[in-house]
Amino acid sequence: MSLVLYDAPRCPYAARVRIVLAEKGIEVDVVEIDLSDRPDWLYEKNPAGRVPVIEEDDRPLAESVVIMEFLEERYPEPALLPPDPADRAAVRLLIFRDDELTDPYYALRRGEEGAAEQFDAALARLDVQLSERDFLGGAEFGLADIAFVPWILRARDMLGVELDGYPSLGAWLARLEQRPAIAAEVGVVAAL
Ligand SMILES: N[C@@H](CCC(=O)N[C@@H](CS)C(=O)NCC(=O)O)C(=O)O
Repeated sequence: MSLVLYDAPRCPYAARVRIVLAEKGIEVDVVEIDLSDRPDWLYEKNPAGRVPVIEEDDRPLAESVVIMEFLEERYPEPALLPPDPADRAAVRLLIFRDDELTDPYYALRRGEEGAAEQFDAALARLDVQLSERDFLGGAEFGLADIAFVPWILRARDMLGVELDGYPSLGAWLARLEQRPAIAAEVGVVAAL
């Protein structure tokens, strides 16, 4: 079985897939896409022309959340979703509402008025959640953490967002950074 990832280092959605692949130790061929000069053939793999796309035996699959779920089912170990259906649903709901973080992030990146306050509010919401549990999905690391951490890393390391005011979020990030898959992504961001 062959697996190809169409990837772009700067893309936080692609980062989700990179992290899942690394956590599960899945071997993949990586094709780096220049997002400022995308090849026409990318639209054949994803009509939206976006990365990430993963291709298993010539079957391309787009959308980071769909890809994460596909990888979880295809490579169940180590599990990145909790065993209980209600807990799995809670993780999926969190990820379904990821725009509560990503919208303020992109507004901040565009330098929109009021964006800093909105992004702070999003960080504060995560901080409250993480004061009640070690990981976003509960007691164990998993897809919820992977879905959110690419934006938190980019906010801290590229936009200079200070995380000191969010102790539970900061402690969560420190826990995550001890994982080789997340440390590798910190390296990707540093090289951008
Ligand atoms: N909903 C998509 C979003 C992917 C996405 O926006 N990728 C960006 C790079 S971070 C992209 O390819 N942008 C090119 C474009 O929008 O034309 C996912 O979750 O995979």
